[in-house]
Amino acid sequence: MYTLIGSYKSRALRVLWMLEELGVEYEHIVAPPHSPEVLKHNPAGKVPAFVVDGEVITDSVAIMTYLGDVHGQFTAPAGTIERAQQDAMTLTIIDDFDALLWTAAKHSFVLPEEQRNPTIKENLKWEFARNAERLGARFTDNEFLMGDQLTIPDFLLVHCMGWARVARFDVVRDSAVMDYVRRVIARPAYQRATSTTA
Ligand SMILES: N[C@@H](CCC(=O)N[C@@H](CS)C(=O)NCC(=O)O)C(=O)O
Repeated sequence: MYTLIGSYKSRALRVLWMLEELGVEYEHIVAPPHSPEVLKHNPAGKVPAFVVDGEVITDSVAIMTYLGDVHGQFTAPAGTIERAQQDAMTLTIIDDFDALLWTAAKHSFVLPEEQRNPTIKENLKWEFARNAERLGARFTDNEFLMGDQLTIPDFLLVHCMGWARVARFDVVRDSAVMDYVRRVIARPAYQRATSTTA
């Protein structure tokens, strides 16, 4: 039995959605960062945390990679060129989208007030929009980032696009990336993962 710790309003949604796609059994503990329940599993206080056979895995990408490898789904096999290319895309999404959103969040409400730079968000928004525009070329011939199969970087990118909407980052609605996002979020597993109010 798997246990996922973290609310769907956090990066835990990536894992929640993947668990729904896999159709496996899991327990979901909704707990905010740094709460006693989270600290019990991750001394850094961050979510998501994931418990498998009494062992804890932290970091959404590490958890998704573990699940993909164990279940042989949503990933190219480890040790193949396809996997290296998929991993490169995963890391690009972290650099080009997750890191910008996280920096914006840190300067909005995470860092102590005296460490925040309130003007940085505009620069991050500009860079995010430029990166999204560039990524659009990926979808000319492909349904998903790596071709015709949903893989780990798709979970990541679609989550980041939802996060961007909440953080009021603009991405042109009528764009290749947003067409892709609308297609993917229509999947029943994504709808199930986000239907919780937790
Ligand atoms: N790279 C990590 C980032 C984890 C992370 O920073 N999670 C946020 C919530 S989405 C958190 O717990 N923040 C509290 C903190 O940074 O102290 C992942 O993908 O899981």
